[in-house]
Amino acid sequence: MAVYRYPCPLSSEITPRHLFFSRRALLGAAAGGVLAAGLNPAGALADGEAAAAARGWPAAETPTPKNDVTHYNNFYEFGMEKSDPAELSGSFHSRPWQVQVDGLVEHPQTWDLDALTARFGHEDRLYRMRCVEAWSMVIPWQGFELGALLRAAGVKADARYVAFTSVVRPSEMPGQRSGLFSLHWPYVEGLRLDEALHPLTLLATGVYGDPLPAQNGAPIRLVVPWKYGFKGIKSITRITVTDKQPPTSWNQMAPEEYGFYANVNPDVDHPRWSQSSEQIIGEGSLFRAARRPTRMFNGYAEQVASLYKGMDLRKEF
Ligand SMILES: Nc1nc2c(c(=O)[nH]1)N[C@H]1C(S)=C(S)[C@@H](COP(=O)(O)O)O[C@H]1N2
Ligand SMILES: [Mo]
Repeated sequence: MAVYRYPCPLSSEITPRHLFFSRRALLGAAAGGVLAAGLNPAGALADGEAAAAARGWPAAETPTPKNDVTHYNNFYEFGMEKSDPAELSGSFHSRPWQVQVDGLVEHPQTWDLDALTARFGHEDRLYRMRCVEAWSMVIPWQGFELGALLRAAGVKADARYVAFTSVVRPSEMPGQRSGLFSLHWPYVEGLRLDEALHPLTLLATGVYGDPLPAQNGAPIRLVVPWKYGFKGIKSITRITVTDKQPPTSWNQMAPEEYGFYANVNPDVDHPRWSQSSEQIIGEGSLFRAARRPTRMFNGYAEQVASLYKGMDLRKEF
């Protein structure tokens, strides 16, 4: 069932590929022995960034090469391989584009993408990005704070959450036509209102100084840098403010593996693999992957830990 595009996978792909198939294995498609291979010597890596530096491990803030950012993607609407989103998105049209903002807001409105950027502008944000599959990048985004849009919409007093919806366009998105694997479409995500209003939470419209390419979620996607990458829903068509915790795609598929919060946490392992360290995409060699310890809240604890005070992060993972 598994289609290996490369007879010998690039080393930068080995770990994610194992994890990738193990993620798919939920559906009974593949898996088996790959997990037994073991992902990392976890115990040796739990000693933080300082120890990493002492070992000569790479810094946490070096931008990932653009080619990796735009050719190593998760965007299942285009397919399951990391290379599919770049290769199979040629017929996707991200212009014109509209985003509906509705729900518990004073001013529901359907925005043209150009009106959004005219109103809210875009600034540069260099963010670490950590996929739940235990690989990481550092990505130079352009965008604006989701909070700015929500404030313009006028959030009502009874609002508690924000729900997001991705585009459904099977004629342009081969992964939405394939019956092999499936998340249910549309891809949906959600944040608690205070998370959505946090100044780190970005609606990205560009990467590396260019408008987002299709594979990165054109023309507008969410970036929540202290959470696992799957919270960063791509190609958003609708943002709904609500009083109920919204359903989220990966949580619906496997609730015991992917929580609603999905905060990056080295101490809460995925049921089938360790989260204590991460592979750095774009570094290392063919023979030796580059790894570093996972950081609590992906290194943004100082900014966001207070949002979760009093919560049991093992239960609300
Ligand atoms: N609509 C949609 N959004 C999505 C996904 C997806 O499959 N569909 N994959 C998520 C996952 S698992 C990750 S890690 C990030 C990857 O973003 P990038 O390819 O721009 O690095 O997008 C997230 N957003
Ligand atoms: Mo991910």
